[in-house]
Amino acid sequence: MRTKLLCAMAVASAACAAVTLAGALAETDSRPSAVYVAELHPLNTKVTGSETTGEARFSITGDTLTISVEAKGLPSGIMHLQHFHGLKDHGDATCPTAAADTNGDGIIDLIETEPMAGTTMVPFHDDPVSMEIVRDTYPKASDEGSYHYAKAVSLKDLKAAFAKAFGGQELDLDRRVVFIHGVLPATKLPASAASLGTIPAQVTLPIACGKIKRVEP
Ligand SMILES: [Cu+2]
Repeated sequence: MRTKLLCAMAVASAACAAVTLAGALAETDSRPSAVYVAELHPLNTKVTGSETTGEARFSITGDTLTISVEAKGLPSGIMHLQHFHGLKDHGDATCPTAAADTNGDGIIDLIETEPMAGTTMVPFHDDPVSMEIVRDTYPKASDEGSYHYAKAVSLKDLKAAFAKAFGGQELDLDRRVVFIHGVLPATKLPASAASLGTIPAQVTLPIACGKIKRVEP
């Protein structure tokens, strides 16, 4: 009787150890395999009248890519387009400096960012995998001029959609830059402030940019 009890205890202990090990392994699996961060710095502050700053974070765990953007100092109460932009030729995109204002109107418009930052690539709204740039589900700044955006997507799906849109290119996050766009609709801009298609320049004007860097591992 006593032996049986000891045996049962030994079995329980072994089972317990197995459960603990499985738990530890699961914990290891849930840690991101890679984390990328872009520190967002203000652009066009003369137009916005505020300093838009923040952080975009890309965290990969298994097949899940979690995109989050924390921003403050935004023109308040309006939706802000946000994307990562990049060069189509595998080059390294960088954020524009004052030198990007090639027409000298005092504003760095979207079109003037293209030589160094490239083109609009992946949107951060309710469905990044759709790759649809024109959409009304980008985050809206609070009355205090801030927002927190977070979206988890399938990495496999996003890679496939990206490759389809950009001639087989990889996401290559650390070659990209993040932009936040948009000033109040009533903001006066010179006629030379260029935009995309028929979208008003107020909607696409870049107000913050950050270079994406791999921070982990
Ligand atoms: Cu953009």
